[in-house]
Amino acid sequence: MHLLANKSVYVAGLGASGRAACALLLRRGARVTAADAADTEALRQVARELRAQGVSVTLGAAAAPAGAFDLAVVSPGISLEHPLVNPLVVAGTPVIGELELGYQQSYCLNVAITGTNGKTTTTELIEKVLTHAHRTTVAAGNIGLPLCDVADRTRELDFLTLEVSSFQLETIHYFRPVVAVLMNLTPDHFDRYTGMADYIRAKARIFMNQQAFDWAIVQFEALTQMQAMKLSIPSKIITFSAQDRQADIFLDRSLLISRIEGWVGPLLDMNHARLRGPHNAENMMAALAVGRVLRLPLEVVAEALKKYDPAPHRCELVAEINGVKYINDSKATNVDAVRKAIQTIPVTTQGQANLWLIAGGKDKGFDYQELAPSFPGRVKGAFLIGETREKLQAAWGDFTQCVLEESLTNAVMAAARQAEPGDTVLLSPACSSFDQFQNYQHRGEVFRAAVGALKNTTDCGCTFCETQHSGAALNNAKSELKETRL
Ligand code: UMA
Repeated sequence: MHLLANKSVYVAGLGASGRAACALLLRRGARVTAADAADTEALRQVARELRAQGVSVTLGAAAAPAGAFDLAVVSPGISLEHPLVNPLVVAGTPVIGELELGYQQSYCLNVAITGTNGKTTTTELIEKVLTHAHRTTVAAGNIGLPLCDVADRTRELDFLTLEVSSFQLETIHYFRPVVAVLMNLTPDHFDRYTGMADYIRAKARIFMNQQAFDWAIVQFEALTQMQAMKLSIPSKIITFSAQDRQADIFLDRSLLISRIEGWVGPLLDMNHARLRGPHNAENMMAALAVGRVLRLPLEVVAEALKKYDPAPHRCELVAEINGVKYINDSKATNVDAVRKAIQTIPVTTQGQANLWLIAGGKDKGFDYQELAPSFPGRVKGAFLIGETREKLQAAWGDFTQCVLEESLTNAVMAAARQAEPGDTVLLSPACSSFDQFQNYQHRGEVFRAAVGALKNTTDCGCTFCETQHSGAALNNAKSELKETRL
């Protein structure tokens, strides 16, 4: 436990992480200086509250504050190259992330989960498994609850269950999970990393402080990617895969099967669980493996997994209106997540395309063309929004009809006009949300509201009128609807 009393500490960024770091530092008696590049009304309110507690705050900051600091704590969204932080790195000031600060001030062991996709679901699964087995835990970290906010409660916990991002792992120092889970490695955050190798190196840091007696639960393909880069894991390894039967835990039709010595055989039948698709099979395999290494009874672990309901914003069925399903997959902020979402939606019995995709947002630097081979026979058309809409049109236009829309709400309405019974309208953006929304949850809620409005106005069969219609008016409205089709 590092002593912080009377230390001069600088906090970069005043989002959820920065605010939690400031609060923890104040509780420990540190002298706190904070800065944020933005200057919004919400941040001004945060600044007023912090100043009242003795924190020196600069908003709209272009550079790190002058002066010497004993420690700097950086928010995950701010890179070490950023002028708010870089001068301190150059000056040799110890710079850690909010996750590392929270870890250093915590008292219990932790299970940490990273990977490109599936880490939030797996974090929630592991939290459920531990709770079901009467272990006390809290899910924190990238999932939305900063570790600094829960550090003071960790004396009462058996484990922390931590979702950790590559951004957070960049600035760890001593952070050591007793069980580290790596879900998968596919392109993401190329607005921050120079390429896949750079990104994988950041993710692999989850293992860097592990000891020989700790555990690494790793997707078989991700381990192969790490090995190709000569990145080693110091702890005991269990692999899992929905694609490769060489893994310690693998998928055979609907069965999750273990080949681990002393634990050989089927662990769970996917047909008995509410989660669907090979990616969710891997999420459950990781949770089963965590249960195994923590010596939890298999029946208890399997029971918890079977009861788990998919969380909001991840392939979440929002409504079915006039035979059209509306699915909110706002959490899909990269190409691989969209590919997986498309795969989970069944094609029609005649094998025809039945999907209207809504995508676009803030660019993370992907090659969006990689997704195009998933479209034929599946995607009927795409409604594109946000900063990336023209880029997506250029990448996908040869594979499916693309329509540019001004807003997510307009895209939902346009998709509804096109969709026929048996179709699905899928929001799966392949981009982050920050060009138009506060975060992916906000984007998902806007989608939900747009679908809700659609539902209210289509209960009578008419999209345009809010009142009930006679049969004749209804037919008129329906033909009007048809005319507006592409
Ligand atoms: N800021 C700057 N300069 C910058 C970037 C940001 O001053 O260059 C300021 C912003 O003006 C803002 C603050 O920093 O006021 C935001 O800090 P932040 O971006 O680190 O966000 P937080 O609100 O602290 O939320 C972070 C995580 N966000 C990111 O990593 C981008 C949240 O993950 C996490 O839930 C939260 O800490 C609690 O741990 C979100 C996320 O998008 C869900 N994560 C990425 C992902 O999952 O792909 C990594």
